[in-house]
Amino acid sequence: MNTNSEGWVKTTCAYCGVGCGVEARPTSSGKLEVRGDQQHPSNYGKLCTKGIALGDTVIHDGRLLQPTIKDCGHSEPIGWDEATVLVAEKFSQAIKQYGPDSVAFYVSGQLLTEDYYLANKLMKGFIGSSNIDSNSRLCMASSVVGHKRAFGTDTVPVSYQDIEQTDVVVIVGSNLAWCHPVLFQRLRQAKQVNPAMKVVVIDPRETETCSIADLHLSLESGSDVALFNGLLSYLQEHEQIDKAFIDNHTEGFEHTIQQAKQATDVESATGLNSEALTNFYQMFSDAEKVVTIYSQGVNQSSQGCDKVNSIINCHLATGQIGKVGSGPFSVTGQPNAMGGREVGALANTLAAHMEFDDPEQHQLISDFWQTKTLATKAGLKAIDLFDAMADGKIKAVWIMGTNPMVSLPDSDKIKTALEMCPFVVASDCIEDTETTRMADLILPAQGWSEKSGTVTNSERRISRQRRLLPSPGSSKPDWWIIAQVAKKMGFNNHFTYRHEAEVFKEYALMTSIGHDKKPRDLNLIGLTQLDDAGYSQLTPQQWPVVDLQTDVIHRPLFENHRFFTKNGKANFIAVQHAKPLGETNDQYPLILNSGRTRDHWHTMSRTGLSVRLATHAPEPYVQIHPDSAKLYGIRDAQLVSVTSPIGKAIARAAITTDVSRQQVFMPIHWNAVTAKQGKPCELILPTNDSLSGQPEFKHTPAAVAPLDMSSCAILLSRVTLNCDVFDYWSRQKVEGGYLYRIESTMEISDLIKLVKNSVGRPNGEALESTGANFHHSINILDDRCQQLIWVGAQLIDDQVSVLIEQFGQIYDEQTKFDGVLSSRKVALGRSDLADNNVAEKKASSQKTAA
Ligand SMILES: Nc1nc2c(c(=O)[nH]1)N[C@H]1C(S)=C(S)[C@@H](COP(=O)(O)OP(=O)(O)OC[C@H]3O[C@@H](n4cnc5c(=O)[nH]c(N)nc54)[C@H](O)[C@@H]3O)O[C@H]1N2
Ligand SMILES: Nc1nc2c(c(=O)[nH]1)N[C@H]1C(S)=C(S)[C@@H](COP(=O)(O)OP(=O)(O)OC[C@H]3O[C@@H](n4cnc5c(=O)[nH]c(N)nc54)[C@H](O)[C@@H]3O)O[C@H]1N2
Ligand code: SF4
Ligand SMILES: [Mo]
Repeated sequence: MNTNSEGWVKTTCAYCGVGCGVEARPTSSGKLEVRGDQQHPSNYGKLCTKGIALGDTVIHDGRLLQPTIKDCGHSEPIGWDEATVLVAEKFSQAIKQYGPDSVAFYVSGQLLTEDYYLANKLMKGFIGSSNIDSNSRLCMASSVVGHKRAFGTDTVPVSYQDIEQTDVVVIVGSNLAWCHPVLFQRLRQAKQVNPAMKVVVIDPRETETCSIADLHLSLESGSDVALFNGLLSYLQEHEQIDKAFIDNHTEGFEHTIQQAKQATDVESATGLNSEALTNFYQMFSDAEKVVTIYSQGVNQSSQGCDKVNSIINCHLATGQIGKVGSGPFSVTGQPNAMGGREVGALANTLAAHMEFDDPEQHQLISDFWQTKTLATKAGLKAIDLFDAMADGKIKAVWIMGTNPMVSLPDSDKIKTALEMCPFVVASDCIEDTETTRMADLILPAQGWSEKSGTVTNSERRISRQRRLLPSPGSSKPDWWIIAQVAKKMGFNNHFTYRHEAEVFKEYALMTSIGHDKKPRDLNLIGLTQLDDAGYSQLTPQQWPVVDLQTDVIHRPLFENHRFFTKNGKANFIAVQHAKPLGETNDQYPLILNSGRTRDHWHTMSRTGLSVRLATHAPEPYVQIHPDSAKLYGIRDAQLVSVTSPIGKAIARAAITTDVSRQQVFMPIHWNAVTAKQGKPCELILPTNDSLSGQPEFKHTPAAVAPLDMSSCAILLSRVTLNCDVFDYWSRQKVEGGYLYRIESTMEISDLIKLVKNSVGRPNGEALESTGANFHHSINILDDRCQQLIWVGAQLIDDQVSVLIEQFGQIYDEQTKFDGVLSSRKVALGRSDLADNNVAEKKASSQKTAA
């Protein structure tokens, strides 16, 4: 049942690919209570910090409420009918004039399967182009290629239970502790239960994931292929391969092992000594069962596909696949990254794991969709798509649920592309993102807690996301918006869905066709008979779904050792180590690595609304090794510039031996909405894996230098502020408003003037206290602080907490006086207060005009 007698509704988390089951319940005060779903087989009641804080994020700050036309800085709200007619007309005009390949959709793993399915159906089935690609290109594309090369299909064979029933877990290029926290908790618990279990972490950085590792291999960036080729050779030399499995169920071993053996000197390529290597190789070869978990340190590389296959090769060589407790496990990032791959919303696949190069499958889909215009060839992958846009070849683009201005490499190029495109539509929940700033039309989509549909997690488990709260303004489900546009483009009969259950049923049916001619991994035949009530009450289902699953069934895929290639055998893929494309030099001697922090999600459009999530990492930062910091004259917590051949960013130095001397690491979350020059993609070269098109986000040549700042300020405000006049600013959510940290090269007195002139003063009573080297003011309306300004030389974290407290408190006459007194203490540091002769200054209390 999806709602119990106490009003808890079952849904899934908005964030990562672990896909935790959540129970949520609206409270009478309009809040949302959230807890883990004990029955959900992916998390059994566990949640991580982000999941627990989901209720904080259903506030409506910054929401986009109405379709809005934007023209030269001027915005005009319009109705849905007008908006969808406009999209239909602009797309139809472009298609008529320039052909179907002149338009494109750029979609997201944060859409629901129903949205994703319809976007793909409209573009490939009816517009007749394959120019639909997803932000999964930045995320899962290399794994998809690796899987298809090895297994014939994009199959993830492992389930979460496997990591609890194994001997060795190898974690490659994944900070599981922060990015898939509940899966990490399950692993940690399994290791406690079975202390003989070994965990190996392979990552150039030392991360929180290493806290449970028996072995951490801090390899050179981009050297995973050398490491796993070394493992394959070791396994063969030590006669630890499964010869029967290789002979009966695989192709290409001989050639692959030859290539692996002639390969590079593993020690010099990986930078690891022979003891560490042997230690790892022995652990792998001694184990009965091994699971290898991998993520973006593998996928986001110019050798991403080869890295994936170098891992799969080792599992095939040892028969470590298709049995409980073993297998290669590519964990998905976004809540519905897997769903997108299922429906086929990537430019180089057709639909439902059917492919362009199979004429029978092409015909099947044409018949299924009753269309004569089904696209016949692959479309443009994300990077190529934006390149084509910059060249003026794309006349209309529709971006849904993703923020390419922040998340695609070479932000300047993306900006040019969107400027060049005559008609840019963006569907989002948030009004102001770097991408909505570039759009001609923005469409309000329902977000988590409002939308309803299905998502598929890393272990192929389909779960319902359910509507919990009414949606603000006139926001609509993405699938509905797509269907409206489709109808207005003239494809009426094919998009007449009344609700999401009808879309899902059609999709499930599509997955079930054609298996008689050519079996595929993905089949939801057991869900094709769902009626509306069945869909409404659907419990989590792991595919393939032959019958509606009422129990948690756990059968490893490939148990029969049959793969989905022509002859049913899995393929070894011969791969060789190659250096990453971005090369360091005297000017850019370091490698910029980028990724995630524990409590933020991507561009922070949701996690940025939670006060408690904001505190873990309040500002953009860059991890630097102490030796490099010394070399470049950088102090801890100082602002630094990070530069690459194409751009510049600013971040606060976090000096730590967690990174090597050669590397620096920046989180991806901050962007022009939340900080000045805080985003790594401004620096990242658009080099990518030639097969998957996945960008190399983890290896950009870079340099760091200290920034000398003379003054700083804290602004606390109920409303968001524009702080671009300052040399540096960053924004953090606090109770009842926002905190801005500002730093400047100006003298304090000049910064005081600039702050006063540039930050509007709200109505209310102002308490002000100014000394030679500081300024502090509190603006009060109805006993509440509307705005707090503090300017001085330097601030430490404790003092910031005092200011946040002052912002939050209720102001009666006594606290007004205390507030001004404490401002001096904050400004000068409590210990300095006694011997400082700044004259005691009575608060200049003044009323500001309305
Ligand atoms: N808290 C949080 N969790 C998230 C997300 C989030 O935004 N915030 N996003 C979700 C999404 S969409 C994704 S895709 C996943 C990503 O999950 P992860 O892939 O785990 O996260 P990242 O931090 O991008 O990168 C993982 C690690 O790869 C390492 N690495 C870099 N280069 C190399 C290399 O050459 N070889 C190896 N072996 N490792 C290397 C980095 O040092 C980093 O620690 O997280 C998901 N979960
Ligand atoms: N440097 C660097 N760059 C990276 C990465 C990296 O490791 N390093 N990782 C890459 C990876 S793996 C990923 S997945 C991407 C993520 O990058 P993006 O997809 O660009 O990031 P998000 O912030 O998740 O963007 C989602 C947007 O969709 C909106 N949204 C949320 N729900 C819905 C919905 O239901 N409907 C609609 N229409 N909109 C919705 C949100 O408000 C938000 O603006 O970043 C990539 N970029
Ligand atoms: S592990 Fe992932 S899915 Fe689970 S609660 Fe955390 S963010 Fe949500
Ligand atoms: Mo991702």
